[in-house]
Order: sequence, then structure tokens, then C-alpha cells
Amino acid sequence: MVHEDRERAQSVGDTTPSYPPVLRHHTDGRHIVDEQGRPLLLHGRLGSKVVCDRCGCPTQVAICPSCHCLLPQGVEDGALSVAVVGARNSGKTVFLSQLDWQLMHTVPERFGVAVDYPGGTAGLASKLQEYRKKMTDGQRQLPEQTRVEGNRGQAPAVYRWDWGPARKRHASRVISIYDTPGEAVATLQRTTELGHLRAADAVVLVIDPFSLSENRELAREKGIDPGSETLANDVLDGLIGSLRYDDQNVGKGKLLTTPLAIAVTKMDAFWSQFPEGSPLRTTGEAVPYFDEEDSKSVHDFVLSQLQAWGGANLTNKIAANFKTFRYFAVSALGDEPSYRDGRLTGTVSPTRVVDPVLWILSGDRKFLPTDSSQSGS
Ligand SMILES: Nc1nc2c(ncn2[C@@H]2O[C@H](COP(=O)(O)OP(=O)(O)OP(=O)(O)O)[C@@H](O)[C@H]2O)c(=O)[nH]1
Ligand SMILES: [Mg+2]
Repeated sequence: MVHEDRERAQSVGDTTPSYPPVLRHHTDGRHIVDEQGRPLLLHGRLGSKVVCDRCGCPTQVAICPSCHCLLPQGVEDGALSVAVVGARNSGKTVFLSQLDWQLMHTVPERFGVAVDYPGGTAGLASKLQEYRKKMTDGQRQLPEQTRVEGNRGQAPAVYRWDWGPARKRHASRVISIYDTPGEAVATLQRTTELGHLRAADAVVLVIDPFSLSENRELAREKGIDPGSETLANDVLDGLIGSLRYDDQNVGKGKLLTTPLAIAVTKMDAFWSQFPEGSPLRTTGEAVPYFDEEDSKSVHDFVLSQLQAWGGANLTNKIAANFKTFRYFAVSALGDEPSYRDGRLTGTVSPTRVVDPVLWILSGDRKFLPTDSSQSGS
């Protein structure tokens, strides 16, 4: 008997069953179901094989764990689903717009890699290009607030990073990046509806320094509404709750195994507060590998800076819940905009926006080398 595929219906509005997903079982053979009685799926990393519960063979096609659509070829080589989450106004969309540009333009030159949009510029990638155009043409306009569209139609930006045959082991990754609107993660109830978050291979948590207690007065002086005091914490709670909802994300000692990159945005507004020579004021070198040393020193500085800004509750909660995490300092604009009228005052010169994604790739079965001795191998 063919059942209506309710997860697929919710994600893409199509009730036609796609490829049959592999279901999870209790030891006595009963299906493991969620609180609405829907069977939970067995999934490994995106694109990796799992053993079918019906025929006992490894799966031969890759389907998306949230909408069950057939994934494009090349995903078999390896795929990464990255969810970008953060409170309202924290800078996700501006960050993703600049990340899109860097992935297509500076990354290929720096790493000697080909990056493209498999299937063409569609979904979020095309929106990001539009936002960038508005930011850089005569209008100099910043993106509007991202609308919550329920859990339907969360189209990611999809990139393929292809090392090409120059590498000993020809390897590519299909990277899907989701912009999760602030409001959708602000409550635990909403986050459990976000399938892509539960199934993400890695998460980028965007933190707005203006929302932290020590910077809220400064924010108001500049004409920024710093939002509710608990917003960043609420988003983190929502994220943790959502990941814990699927026990495949929970490892030994009950720590979450999903790698978490914490990107502190809008750093340009704080550069003058940091001492000369601080890694938060530098851009990092454009070396053809992920610079682990540099990243660790940024991590240490950001961690202590967040605590000095009143974010100890956030940092302690992250350490108590995640096995693998790293702090990043990014500026998507490189200069402060006119916050009151939502326009840029100068040109855009982003710094360190690609670092969180590079870290995620370096942790993914060492897809990206972490020092010069491994690069080009
Ligand atoms: N100084 C500075 N401000 C920034 C930067 N990036 C974003 N901002 C400010 O933050 C505002 C919100 O940025 P968005 O990217 O739209 O925020 P968002 O997280 O997508 O917000 P939602 O769509 O509401 O979830 C912008 O309008 C800017 O005023 C940055 O790199 N530097
Ligand atoms: Mg947005």
C-alpha cells in the first residue's frame, strides 16, 4: 500500500511519494514515530548510503532527508547541507549575499577550484544576486527583512565545489546553504517544523554583537533596534531543541554532534575597539588551505570578546551542548551602513565571510586541507 508522503507534502506541497525513504525501527521491529505518528527516517550524511530496512541492501540513490526529492548526481561524491540561523536583523541575508559572491569569485582563485551552481542560478542564489545588485548599484539599498514562509519552499543556495582531476583523488562537494529567517527559529515550536535544520550536516549560528547587553545602548545611539534582550538566547535554545529532536544528532555524553560555526557579524562597527594587531582587525591571508592557526586565534579572541559584551550565557550554553564548535568574526559590509534608512554609505568590502564555510569543509573528512603541506594533494 502506498501512503501519502506527509513530510514531502509539507516541504514542497507535493503528496506524490518520491523514492521510498528508509525508516527507523525499534529492536522489536516497530517503526520509530514522531509525536504525530509519522515514521522517522534513517539517514547518514547527505549522499552517503544507508541499509534499506526492507531489502537489506545499501541505498543506490540519494534523496533529500526533508523533502525526499531526488538529489542531483554528484551528491554521491559528497554533499553538505548547511543551515544558517540567527535572530531577526542579525545580518544573515547580507552575510549570505557576500558569501555567494566570494564562493563564485574569490574562492576559485584562492584554492584553484571550480565552483558553480549545479542546475543553474535558482532558489536562494538568485535572490542573493538580486540583493547584491541592489546593494552595489545606484540604490545602495540593504535587503529587507526575510519573510517567514512557514516550512514550505525553503529553497537553499546550491553550490558545487569541484577540485577537478588535478587532485590525486578527484573530489567534489555539493553544498546547500539555507537562510532560516529569524522569526522561524525564535521559538522551539517553530524550529521543530524546520526539516532542513534537523537534517543539516552543519549549522552557522549568526550572532549580532549589537544584541548583547553591553552593546545595546550603542545600538540605540546608532539608530538600531537591538530587539528583545533574550532573542539570541531564544534562537540558540530553539536551535538546540530542534537538533535534539532527532537523536541521530546526539552523540556520547549527550553532546550534539552537528558542527556549529558561530559567526559574529557586523565586526566593522567594533574594529576601533580592538587593539592594533588583534586578529579581529585583520583579514587573514588568502592561502590555498584553511588556516587553522589563524582561525584558532580568532576563535579565542571572539570567545573572550563575547563574554566581555555580556554573552557568557550564550557561550556557556554552546560549550554545554555542542561537541564541535568554532567562533568567527565576520563583516559582510566592511563599513557601517546608514542604519536608519537601510542604505550603504560606501562600497562593500567584506572580510572573513567565507571562513565559517571553509572550516565546515575542512572538518568534512578533510575535504579542505588545513595547512600548506596538504594543499594540492
Ligand atoms: N555594520 C554592519 N551592519 C550590518 C552588516 N550586515 C548587516 N548589517 C545590518 O544589519 C541589518 C540586517 O541585516 P540582514 O542581513 O537583513 O539581517 P537578517 O539576519 O537577514 O534579518 P531577518 O531577515 O530579519 O532574519 C542590515 O540592514 C544592516 O543594517 C555588516 O557587515 N556590518
Ligand atoms: Mg534575512
